[in-house]
Amino acid sequence: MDTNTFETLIAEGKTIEPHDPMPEDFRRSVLRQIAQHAHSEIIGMQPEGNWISRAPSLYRKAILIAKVQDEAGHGLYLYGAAESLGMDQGEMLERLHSGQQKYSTIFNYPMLTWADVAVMGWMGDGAAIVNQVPLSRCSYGPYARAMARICKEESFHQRQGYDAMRVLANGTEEQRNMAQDAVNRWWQPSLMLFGPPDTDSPNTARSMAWGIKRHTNDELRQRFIDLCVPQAEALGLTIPDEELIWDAERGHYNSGPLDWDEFWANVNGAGPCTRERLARRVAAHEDGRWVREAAAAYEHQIENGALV
Ligand code: FAQ
Repeated sequence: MDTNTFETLIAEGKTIEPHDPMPEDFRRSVLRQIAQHAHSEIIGMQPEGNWISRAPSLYRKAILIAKVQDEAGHGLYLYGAAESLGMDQGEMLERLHSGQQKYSTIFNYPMLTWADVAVMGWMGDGAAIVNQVPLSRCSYGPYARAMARICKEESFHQRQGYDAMRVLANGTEEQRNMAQDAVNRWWQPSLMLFGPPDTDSPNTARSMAWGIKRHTNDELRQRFIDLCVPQAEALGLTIPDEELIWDAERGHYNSGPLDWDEFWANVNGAGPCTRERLARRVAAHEDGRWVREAAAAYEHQIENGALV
């Protein structure tokens, strides 16, 4: 028996590597997910990057610079993993710029105050960790390995966000109000990071069967709610959901409905800041054109022995 067929490797819980045979639909599905994830990392640099010059202290500024720089690195690992499936980064970026490939809806909301930066770390990165830790057991090897390092860095991002929230929540009344206002605006976008409800998720069943995803969107969303509510209580902040209540029988929090019309509009290109984020991305890409051309010319000269 051929022990290296795709089905055997999946059944034995082994990883699929770039040289292994794989069904075209598997290749396309993993590439779709990794490309979206990579794009999220680099678009995610924008809302926080806007706050680097306005961070409230040198200490917070140094942390924020490191965080945004980490996100660029995450994007690069992920583009590398996606390239191993046969599409180069240039083409993925073209597809991002033309709206053919997506990025996470959470980055299409405005960051109005410093508390939004703190909440993005605490809840945004907190949700990202819950989503991504299981992906370190994804059946596609290069993606799983990229996740191992990314999750360690996301963990630092989540803690710095919680720490910044702790300071605001224990600060002046104005700071506490700013923290609560940010929680009010970011709770739903954070829950939507897990994707649509399972009943409206066309990709989940097949991705689970192939081991690309290890849990459904709703399972991970529930896990995040269960983790986040006690953290909000410890901060003395209120989660903006009147239906939120502990269900002892289920051993989970019950929560209210989310505005899925808003989510789908955002997914389909009509988020509050979609146009601004994409325009900034395209402008950055054009500004970097001379660097890519210079690097290509240098490589060409090396290949032709013109430079030794
Ligand atoms: N935003 O059938 P499903 C970060 C699309 S973390 C936009 O459920 P799937 C770190 C989906 O692509 C954020 N689109 O899809 C950070 C599909 O469309 P398609 C990124 C969404 O793949 C933190 C359609 O809806 N994390 O950046 C979203 O099984 C803080 C149907 O959905 C990842 O990408 C959404 N929220 O499950 C950086 C993690 N949800 O492609 C800076 C990896 C769904 O069929 C600061 N990705 N869609 O046309 C995943 O785990 C999965 O792809 C899901 C979606 C769970 C996002």
